[in-house]
Amino acid sequence: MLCVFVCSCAQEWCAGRSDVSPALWVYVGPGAARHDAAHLVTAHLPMTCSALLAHLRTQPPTSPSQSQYTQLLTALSKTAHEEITSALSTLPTLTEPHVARHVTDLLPRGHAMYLGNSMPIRDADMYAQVRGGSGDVLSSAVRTGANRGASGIDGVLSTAAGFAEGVGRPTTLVIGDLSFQHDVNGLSLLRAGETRPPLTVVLINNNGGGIFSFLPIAGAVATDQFEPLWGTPQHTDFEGICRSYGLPYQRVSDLGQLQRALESAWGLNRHSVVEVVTQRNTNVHWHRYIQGRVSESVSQLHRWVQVAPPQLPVLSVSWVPYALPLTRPLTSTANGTTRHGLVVRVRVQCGGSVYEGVGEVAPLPGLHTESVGDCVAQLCMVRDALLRHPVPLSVGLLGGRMEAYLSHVTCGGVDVMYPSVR
Ligand SMILES: Cc1ncc(C[n+]2csc(CCOP(=O)(O)OP(=O)(O)O)c2C)c(N)n1
Ligand SMILES: [Mg+2]
Repeated sequence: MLCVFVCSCAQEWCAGRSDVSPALWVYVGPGAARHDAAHLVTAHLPMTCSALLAHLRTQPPTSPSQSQYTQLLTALSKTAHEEITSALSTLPTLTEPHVARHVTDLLPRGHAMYLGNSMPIRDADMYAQVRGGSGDVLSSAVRTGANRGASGIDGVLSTAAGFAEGVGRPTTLVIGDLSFQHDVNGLSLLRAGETRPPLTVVLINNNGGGIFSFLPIAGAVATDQFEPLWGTPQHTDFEGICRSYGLPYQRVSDLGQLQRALESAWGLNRHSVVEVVTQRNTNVHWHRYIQGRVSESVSQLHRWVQVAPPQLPVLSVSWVPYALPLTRPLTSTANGTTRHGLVVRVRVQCGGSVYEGVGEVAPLPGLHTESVGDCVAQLCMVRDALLRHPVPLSVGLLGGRMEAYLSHVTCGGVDVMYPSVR
């Protein structure tokens, strides 16, 4: 629901009605003054109502799904998300982007989230798992809070405890180690508040202010100056602190441990802390690596979109079997004097033109476990999926995208493609 209100009495009327909970509150009124006593406004249109109505009347009734620009942005955004997923799966160690992705991915439905300042909120902005499909985004959205505090990293534990109480649901806070220490006595709210919705604190311990390594100063001064003045490592014993407040505590340093610890913390149904140990000295490197990959694939897709629409309808998928006599024996362990396979043709519509691609599916006995018959069965599923769902141009960027697309459109029917079909 979109709620547009034009005077403060309408706002009061809405705020007092528990049956009204719009996804957006838009305040329409001339001037930049803030009329938002109940802190509800999500957008302010600084114009008169008559100007707004005149503007709306001149707009063509375009739904977002019809706009080419929206399609392009959606395709680019999806590509960025896929590239992040692919890049994260290749990193050799647990990084802070992993934490952002996995906490948001695994967060149980109905739970809320609170983001600490410095890198946690930035990482969530860049790497969080996007929930819900088109049209479903708001309904499946996670209630999320954040707070500038007085300067940023202060008071975050206490605010998160209050937020959990306010939203009345289990809440997960992601917070940096310096921010955690800044408000360490906020833990007393957790010790005393077992009747409140549980707060799971994911404490990212990179032993200092990780954000400062992103600043130019990090490359401009020697480490022995940077560390005491910007990095400010505290070497704190967080386990000891949590135990002194009587809080369940877990410490993790790899991805498998993180997933298990989160699930166990959420299953406790009480306040607890999960300390995630990360490396401040390599954090910037991994951020730049992921961003480099994203930038490359988004630019590539953007170039392709200049000549083709973001989605290509497939017109036909067909194949013909062949059996060719071999002049020499196979070099694989299998015997045989004939090579069996399929020549596959795929025709796609691109603008006013039709393009045809030709490929081959030829499982090699002794190397592949699948038979030609298995491949035909899988090709039938692939063909049906391709004919029903236009193929996103981004599958051409490879990196497992074709499989992910097929898995999605066949609802997991083609989760793993045979190597010879792939
Ligand atoms: C009250 C307050 N003091 C100091 C700062 C300056 N400051 C901004 S980010 C930051 C480091 C935060 O470190 P941490 O919470 O560990 O997060 P990380 O940068 O490691 O993600 C500091 C000191 C601030 N924003 N607010
Ligand atoms: Mg830190």
